[in-house]
Amino acid sequence: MTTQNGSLECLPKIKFTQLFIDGQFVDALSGKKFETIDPRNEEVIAEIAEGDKDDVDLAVKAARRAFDNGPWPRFPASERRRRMLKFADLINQNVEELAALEAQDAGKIYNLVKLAEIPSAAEKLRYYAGAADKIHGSTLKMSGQFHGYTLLEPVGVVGLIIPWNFPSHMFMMKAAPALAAGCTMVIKPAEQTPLSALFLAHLSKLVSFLNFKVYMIDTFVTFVDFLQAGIPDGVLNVVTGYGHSAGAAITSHMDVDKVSFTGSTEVGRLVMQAAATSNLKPVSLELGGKSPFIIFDDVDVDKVADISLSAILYNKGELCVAGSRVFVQEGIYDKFIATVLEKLNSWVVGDPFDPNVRQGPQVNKKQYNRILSYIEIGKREGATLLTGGKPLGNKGYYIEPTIFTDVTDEMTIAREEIFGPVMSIMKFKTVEEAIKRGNASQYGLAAGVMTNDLNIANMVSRSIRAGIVWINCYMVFNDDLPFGGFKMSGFGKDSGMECLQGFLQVKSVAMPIHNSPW
Ligand code: TXE
Repeated sequence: MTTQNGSLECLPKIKFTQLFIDGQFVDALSGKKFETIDPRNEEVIAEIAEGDKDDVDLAVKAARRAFDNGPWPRFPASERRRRMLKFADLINQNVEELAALEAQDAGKIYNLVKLAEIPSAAEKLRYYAGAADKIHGSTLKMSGQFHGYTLLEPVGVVGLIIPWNFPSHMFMMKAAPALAAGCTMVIKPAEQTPLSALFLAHLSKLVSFLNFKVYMIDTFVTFVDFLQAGIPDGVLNVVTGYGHSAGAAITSHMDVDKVSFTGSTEVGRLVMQAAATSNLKPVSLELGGKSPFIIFDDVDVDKVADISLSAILYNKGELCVAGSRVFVQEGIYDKFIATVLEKLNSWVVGDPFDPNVRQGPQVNKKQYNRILSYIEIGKREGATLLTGGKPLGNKGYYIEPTIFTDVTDEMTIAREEIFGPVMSIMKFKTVEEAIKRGNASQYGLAAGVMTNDLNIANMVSRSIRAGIVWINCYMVFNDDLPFGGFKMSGFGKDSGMECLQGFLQVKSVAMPIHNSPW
């Protein structure tokens, strides 16, 4: 499918457009469909089944059956691991098709998705597959003549609500730990980017010869199990549709045991409300951010300018951890600005399939308009527009990389999440000032500290109220590095063992021991 220089010869045919419920692709009960749009040219890519409350109910019932009576939570954990590893291999084998779907559906850079994001989705399965058979509780020496122990049990049927900025990556960030824990699930991808989620659903079911060989030596496996050698029916369901209908139906469902949500802070509130007024299901929320990126005088300006540009422009700024508030110490302020401007001269915005392009189109018209309106607000409130600020081209949702200076902490563009290629640069004098202003946000998702002074690095990273702090780097993610915010950026972790814990619940067991000498 790709040429030697990495560009694409043809777009993949869209094969999956229906809901995936109980192992089958089916139409929505209402028969309704919605269009998914190519942000490069505003054309319709495909019509997708529009699931709503009734479809969610069917999917939850399938997941409940799979949880209560199916093999997945009852398998030896090593069997879950084996199937998850196979699922991961299938993702790697289909990396080009998945990457092309995301480049077309979300405007993401094809080569980056192919080389980094899709392989990283597969790695998440491998990471949690390795953890699946290491889930265990503890034994407790209780007071008196009792013996106690804890069991870690899967939470049950979980609802996973996914945003559009990292469709496959976020799908697996949530689905992989849930699968390892032995949960069954209903996944709702964002309405803007349903294509890769449906393709992943298809892969979850595939049977391979490799599994057949493994099964021959597993005496407990029946022929029926062999036929369902992938992820069994009902374990992983995908309901495409809108947030206010399909998403809300998941969060208020009485038979969903937990919701893991990534999206806006506004909808995060609704998710909590729905959980509280339905069955009090626990929720984990990964929400917006307005992350400080703090640069001290002693850095290599050239290197840090590169990091700061990636921190705001990666994925065209549609990035919850975007380093959108750039605080620069006064001694290097002018040099930093000149360096960043120079680097932007070679920054190419355009078709995400073109290997020279660094920034594709924004995901949809709503986000495009939202970003442009923030740029207008920035100008109106008195910030200096240093570069960019305009749409690019006549078709598609392209926006110039944009830099504002003379931004004050009170301005709207310094307080609200823009979720686009818009950097605000502010000047500071002292460490204390940087910490105070860095913390002056309702959000607390991430922060960056650029300095060669170890003491300052440690001081700032301990003082900033954010779920993740990067020192002399940015956006470094790893499967074992817990990720999730403080303050209004949410709570609960994605990634790491902490995320797996979120899909488990602790059961305590106590029993008497008669005549124990201890
Ligand atoms: O998000 P929504 P939107 C931020 C970012 C962006 C803004 C708006 O600032 O500009 O949010 O984006 C589902 N019940 N982030 O409007 O609506 C929805 O279908 C249950 C940051 O697209 O929060 C989708 O699957 N679910 C963020 C998911 O929620 C509902 C990533 C996210 O959509 C729902 C995305 C409801 N009532 C946006 N309403 C990040 N943290 O990375 C919507 N959804």
